[in-house]
Amino acid sequence: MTETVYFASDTHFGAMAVSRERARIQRFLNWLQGLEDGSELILLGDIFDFWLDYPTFMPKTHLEILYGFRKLQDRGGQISFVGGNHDIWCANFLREQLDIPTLVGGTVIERQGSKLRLDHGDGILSGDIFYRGFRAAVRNPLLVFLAKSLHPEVLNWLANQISNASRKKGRSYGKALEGAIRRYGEQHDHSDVDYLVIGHIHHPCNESFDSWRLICLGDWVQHHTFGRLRNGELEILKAEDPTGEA
Ligand SMILES: [Mn+2]
Repeated sequence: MTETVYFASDTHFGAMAVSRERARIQRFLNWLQGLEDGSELILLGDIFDFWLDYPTFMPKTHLEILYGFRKLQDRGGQISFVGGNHDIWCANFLREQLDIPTLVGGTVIERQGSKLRLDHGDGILSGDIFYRGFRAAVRNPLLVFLAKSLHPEVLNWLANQISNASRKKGRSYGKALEGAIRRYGEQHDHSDVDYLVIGHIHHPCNESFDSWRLICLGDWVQHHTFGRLRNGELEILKAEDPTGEA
């Protein structure tokens, strides 16, 4: 039997105080719990709003989510991780402590007869120049070393300020974003695969180009959307709200 493959990204856990994130966390945990035994889950980045991995310390606020991942693994689930611009640094932790392997952005996988290229998606759309610089910076070993020399609480506070500022600065929405997605698909050829799957832009979409589809997973801040691959068909679905609202 071919197992279903699920995709999720941009949950940005830790962006707000835990008390304000309770509903989001619960919705995600319920969703994880509802996945069939033996499902494959691919995390496409920005699962955590900020997480710099130290040799011995870890952010305690993420424990519940990690436990949710472990429970899925205990039911035969396979999880892998593509780092996002907010959480690339926790890849080691996930690999070492939870056996969640890291996939490099751009990796092509084959499942159920379909080929899928996986990428967090930062720096992909035009006009995303800020992220291109940021993308290089977060992968710079010297900057990571300097960041680690700060006290973790100071660094977390600083990261939160930067993260909030970039959120307020905003990104393109609605028509502008849809235009950018179309332009990207028309100017880039991914016909060697069936799907290019990305997160990052926080906007769910499923767009057809010549012989491939661009799937944007959306997010778990506003949309609570995820990708599901069954019989080689990838679709975007919305996770149920446990409170029965929106
Ligand atoms: Mn991102």
